Amino acid sequence: MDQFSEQPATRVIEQGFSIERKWWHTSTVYQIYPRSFVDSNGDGIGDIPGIASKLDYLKALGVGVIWLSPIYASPMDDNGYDISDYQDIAPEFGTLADFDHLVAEARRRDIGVLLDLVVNHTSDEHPWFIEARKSIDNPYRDFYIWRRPGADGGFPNRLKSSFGGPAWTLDPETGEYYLHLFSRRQPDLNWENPKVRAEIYKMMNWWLERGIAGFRMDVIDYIGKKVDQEIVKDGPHLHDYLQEMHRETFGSRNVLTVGETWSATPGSALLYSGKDRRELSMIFQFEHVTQQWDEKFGKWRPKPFDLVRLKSVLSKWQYALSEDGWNSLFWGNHDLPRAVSKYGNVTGYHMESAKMLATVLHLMKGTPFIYQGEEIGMTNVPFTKIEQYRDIETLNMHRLHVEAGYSPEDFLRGANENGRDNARTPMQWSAAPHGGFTTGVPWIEVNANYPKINAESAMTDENSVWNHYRKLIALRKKHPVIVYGLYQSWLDQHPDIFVYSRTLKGDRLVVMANFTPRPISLTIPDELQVCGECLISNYSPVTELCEGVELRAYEAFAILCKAPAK
Ligand code: TEU
Ligand code: CA
Repeated sequence: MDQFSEQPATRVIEQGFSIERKWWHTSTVYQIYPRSFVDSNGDGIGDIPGIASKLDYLKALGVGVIWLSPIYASPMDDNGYDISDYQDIAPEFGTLADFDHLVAEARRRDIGVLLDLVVNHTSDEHPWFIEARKSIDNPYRDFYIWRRPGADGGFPNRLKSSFGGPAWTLDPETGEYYLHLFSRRQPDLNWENPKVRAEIYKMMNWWLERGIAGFRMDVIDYIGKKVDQEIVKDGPHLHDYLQEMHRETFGSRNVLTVGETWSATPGSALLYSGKDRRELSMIFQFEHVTQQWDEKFGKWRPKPFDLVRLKSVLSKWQYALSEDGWNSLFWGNHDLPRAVSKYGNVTGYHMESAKMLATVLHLMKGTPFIYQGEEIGMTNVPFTKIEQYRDIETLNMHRLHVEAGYSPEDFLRGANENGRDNARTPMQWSAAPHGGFTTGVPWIEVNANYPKINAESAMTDENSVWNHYRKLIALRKKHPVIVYGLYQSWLDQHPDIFVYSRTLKGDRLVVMANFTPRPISLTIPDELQVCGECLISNYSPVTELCEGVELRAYEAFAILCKAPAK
């Protein structure tokens, strides 16, 4: 046995727990960043009719849900995460009629539409804020969070914005500061005000009545904030509000709700998604993302990749929610770098590593989320100048880094690796100009590798990343062991190989993946010496695991050993 194969105390490898089956247990969700998906009218900005034109593409991939990043009226300070009218569509994206048409056409293809619920804050152009800032006694004043200047005449306290600088901006009209945990044009709503909550629930029901399949909830762990104690995340009333929201809106409907909760821990995850909690279906936790961030500089100075650390986080979450609650599974989204650039190898083993990452993620327990372009192996974009960037977070942080005397080159290296615009360059549909995204001038440059990496060529190539995702999505619908099987990790300390098994009623699935460009030989633990059907592989099929195996560069496969027929 080599030094990596000693095992921790054997965990239970079967389980007797019961779980109420939900439709989204076997679904895969596809996230669309509308601004960058398809531009149907040549103005260089993606739009809703463009999304509708790709429903057959999404159906062919096999996804059951599409999550749209915000499409509401917005001045687009944060590309729509700053909403000025929750019940109208931004004109650059289309109209409510376009949206209703999209929902109907999606449903005809058994695809549900999730909307992005951004209710921690609004835009400063929302009528509520326009009213609130008029006077201290305006009826809408305490829809937001205002404070007098601090004792020194400065900021009320030390709270900071995620986009750099203080979380307070002075409103000269009334001499008070208002809170904004993101840009100064995204004032935080005051969730302690029952009128705010009632308005939000009314709006949510209005959208549910239009037939949506649920909500993704933006920074929902912030809504319980206690500003005067400088508590932002996970505040004391957070779960009271979520249980009230459940009662007042989606609780009686068979819809999917997923909370974005950067502060979540395995313990709090059960508070959000436990079966008796009546809160959310699941959450996005980000520990597998932040485990690689620098303590001081965050994502702008990423640490070197460490598979043991990544495996331990992913396994911890699998174990934490193995008997209650439900995991979301994702590598990327509109805020994160491209998965194959972050965790794979785009120089020598682009396709192999993209398929390996998909295999590892999609055969775990939880609902997989695919970020647009991930299914064709889209990569980070090698911008060389800050002027090529569009994201307010990157632009603000670049300015602050340079003002603080840090090197602009160092910052650009961080932005190249972890900047949010890596995920926001337009979807690459074909080798046509601008990747077939637009006939106009795109709002952000298309990645120059679109002639090589695009959906059109991927769909016609049986061995493409796209077809690998299509197979994985289909496998989840076919095999209950993938959906409900008990997760067990193996060889936890191995620095190069990720191995886990899933077991359900005697069926055993073994998943193995090499995260390196080197061939790796390893001894197979007795419990994993199986033979069976190779469900998927990024090389030639592997149907049995005897004492030893050699995994080729980024090789990944899954073997299903069925229980003996009764
Ligand atoms: O993101 C929340 C959030 O905290 C991220 O901005 C994160 O801090 C950052 O990307 C890490 O580098 C949500 C949305 O996903 C994001 O697009 C919005 O900008 C933000 O909230 C404000 O609505
Ligand atoms: Ca357009």
